[in-house]
Amino acid sequence: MRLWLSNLAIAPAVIRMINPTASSIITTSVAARWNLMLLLAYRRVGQPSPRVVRLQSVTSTQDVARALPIGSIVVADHQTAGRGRLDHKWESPSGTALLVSFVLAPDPILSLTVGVAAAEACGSGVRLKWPNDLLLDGGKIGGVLIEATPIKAVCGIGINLTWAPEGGAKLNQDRDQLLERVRAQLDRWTSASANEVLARWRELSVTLGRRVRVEVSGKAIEGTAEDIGPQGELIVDGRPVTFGSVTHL
Ligand code: BT5
Repeated sequence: MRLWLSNLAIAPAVIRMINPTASSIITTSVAARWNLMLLLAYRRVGQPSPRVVRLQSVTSTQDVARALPIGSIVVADHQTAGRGRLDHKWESPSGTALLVSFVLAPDPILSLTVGVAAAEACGSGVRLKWPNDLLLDGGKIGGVLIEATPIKAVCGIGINLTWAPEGGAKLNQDRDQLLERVRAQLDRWTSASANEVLARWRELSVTLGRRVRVEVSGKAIEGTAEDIGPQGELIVDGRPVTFGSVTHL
């Protein structure tokens, strides 16, 4: 489609309606050309692509990501102080894992959303253990760590690729290809409704239906993991558990 803008007084408004990227636009008016350039620049700024920061060595990708705006991604080859929840350590020799943090908008069930996206990206066979473990054949291949403020959530994902600790598992996939799949799956699942996320989490779960022990602040609860609630809490014998470490009995 061709559009001559020379005599149009309100060129930007017209351009916005017709989607200039899909059209060939010719104008002889300097003002209209200038408006067009500004408009195209505005469109780029208005829809920024995610900023990816790639680092060789870092304390934790979380430390770098928390200073960055929503949409940022931080990937590192090595972490000197990789962490899990509750001051747990995340171990990973240099270059053996996907170590990444995404800065996302906060959401009450984000931990489950990121778990679903990561499991889908890893592929068939990968399952979820409440609240945030990725398992393959019963061994832990990865974990999700959410560190949130009221305005943003830093979502860390660690996935073992060519090394795993004793009792853990590894995925043996290419790191950058896996990162691209995680990005795509995060786009998909952060756009899905909470009900869709919870339904997919239930399908991928190895926790539901099992007898479990949950340790919360030094106290242990045992019972059957019956379901997850609307906020992502685990329902154990009718009681909601919002955080803690789960052992499958
Ligand atoms: C987690 O915590 O599983 C969340 C791990 C998140 C790691 C990523 S890497 C990128 C980003 N930057 C960070 O610093 N962290 C995130 P949690 O549920 O607390 O589990 C931690 C426990 O998993 C440890 O106490 C160990 O028992 C075990 N563990 C440590 N390293 C592991 C590994 N590479 N593979 C499997 N298990 C591991």
